[in-house]
Amino acid sequence: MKITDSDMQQRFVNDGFYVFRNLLEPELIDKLRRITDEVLDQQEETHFEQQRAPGSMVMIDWDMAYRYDVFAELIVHPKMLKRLAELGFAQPKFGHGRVISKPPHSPRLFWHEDGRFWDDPVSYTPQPIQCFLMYYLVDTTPENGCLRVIPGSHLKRHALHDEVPERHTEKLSTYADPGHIAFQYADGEIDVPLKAGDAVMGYGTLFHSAHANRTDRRRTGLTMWYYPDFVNLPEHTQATVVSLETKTQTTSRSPRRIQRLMEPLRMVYEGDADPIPQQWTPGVDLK
Ligand SMILES: O=C(O)CCC(=O)C(=O)O
Repeated sequence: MKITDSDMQQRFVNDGFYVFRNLLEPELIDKLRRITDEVLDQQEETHFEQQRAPGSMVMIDWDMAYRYDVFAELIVHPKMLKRLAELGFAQPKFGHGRVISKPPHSPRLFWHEDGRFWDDPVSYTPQPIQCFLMYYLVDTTPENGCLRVIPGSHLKRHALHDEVPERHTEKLSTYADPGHIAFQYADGEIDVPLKAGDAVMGYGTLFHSAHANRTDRRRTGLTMWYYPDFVNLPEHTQATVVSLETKTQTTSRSPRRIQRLMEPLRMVYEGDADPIPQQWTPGVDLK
């Protein structure tokens, strides 16, 4: 990360997230709506039963981006890349994404953080390893399932770190226990309502959740996982990330145009550092 004094960077580092307004053109949003509806229609009913709390969790890997070029367009969107560069990330890399679609009248999501590098000392510093970029295809509000976050929880211990040890367990994903602490109001939480076409970028280690969708309309979101500062990460971290994303970066097809777009965002590590085993639980160094 190129350290600048920009207000934008300070806010991102302190809060753990930053909102980019008005990134996507209406035509691209329409196309994303059409294709995500098509992809959601292809899922078995059991997928939605298993994912009642998030809504859906359909993987967007590199193969999917090669099949549906609208995802490739999103992954390399020039306005987004420009905003990332302003934030100090001039050479971001892309891992994978998910279509997270809350059906009408569906429950809230559980509180979680997606940090999986807690045995890596970098996770305890402001240098981000993995970041989400979330886009929504409708305007979001507390009524239809907007995002909720706990600012600062990426670098500061919160009671939930000890109270919600499980993450994406079957019990949480199926909403089997609505009384679980992970579904309750959390100290310090705020809403992040967004317009369709905005994006929110956040540290993977930030605690986040989403409101229930209490409307008659589907609320589809796309969570796209980037490694914004990959090129400046220590070798062990690069080795770890590449070992975890190898499968999602594998492509069986290669339309030239999309390949040209996507290749600069591919992560490659050719050194001999050993990967650090995944660790989903923060250690005592998170104070
Ligand atoms: O559905 C949302 O708004 C949040 C999605 C989410 O928590 C995630 O992708 O990790």
